[in-house]
Amino acid sequence: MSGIDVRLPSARSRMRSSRLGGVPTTLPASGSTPTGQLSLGLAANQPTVVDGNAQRLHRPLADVVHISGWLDAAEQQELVEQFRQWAIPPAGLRHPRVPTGHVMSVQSVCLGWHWQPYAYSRTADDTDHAPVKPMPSGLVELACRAVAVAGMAGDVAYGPDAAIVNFYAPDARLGLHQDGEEPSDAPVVTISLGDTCTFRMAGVDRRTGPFTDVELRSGDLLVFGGVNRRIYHGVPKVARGTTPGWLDLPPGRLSITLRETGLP
Ligand SMILES: O=C(O)CCC(=O)C(=O)O
Repeated sequence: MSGIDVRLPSARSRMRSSRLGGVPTTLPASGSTPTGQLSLGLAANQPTVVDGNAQRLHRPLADVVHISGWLDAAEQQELVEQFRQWAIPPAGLRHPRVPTGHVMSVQSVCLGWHWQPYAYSRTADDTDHAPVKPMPSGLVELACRAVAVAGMAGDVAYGPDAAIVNFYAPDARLGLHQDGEEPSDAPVVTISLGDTCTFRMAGVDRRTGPFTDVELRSGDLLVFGGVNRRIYHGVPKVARGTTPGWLDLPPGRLSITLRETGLP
């Protein structure tokens, strides 16, 4: 199949994509899996908003902003519901495969642009070659809100056009990597849902320690850009069974990572 296949000169993109392709996967039906934490009802588990976002915002590194409890329960539930639709084929959920042949433990579905290690295309070339689902306007708005609240909107118009939605079943993890396939330097937005994870950052020119670890819980927002747009980052650990009881997610963690690619 054809389809735009854009490769940029980053360390990752000098490698070829695997000819073996990703491994399609499906989610358990809604309501079919026990929730992580004892469900106390919406009100009891709602994050506490102290003073807008101010009390919950911290900057673990330069140009990296973490806001805990950014999304309320209803917003999180809506995103999980949408994820169930995005996961369905065509161009549905799969375990990506890296060029060496290793199948990643994380399961991903893409919107706007399809990403496979290590290239973007408009079709799911590592599975069924179907056109990628469009980027929902709700996610574009969410990404714009995120960079604004993080104070990282910048002077140039921001146009998020790609989402990689990762599901981490228990024991899945994501190795340290650099986001290098996008020509754009616009900030990267990551939204966390479900189980708490350790989000690890190294440096822009190293994947070794010292590390900066941030604990991301359900509803948290992380934005990284500016001097740290190309920071090596990954998810070495997901804390099993920490999903709020009111979130109907299979056991694990869901992340929605929103980017402006800068691709034509
Ligand atoms: O799961 C996350 O929060 C990060 C995902 C990520 O690093 C990526 O998609 O490149």
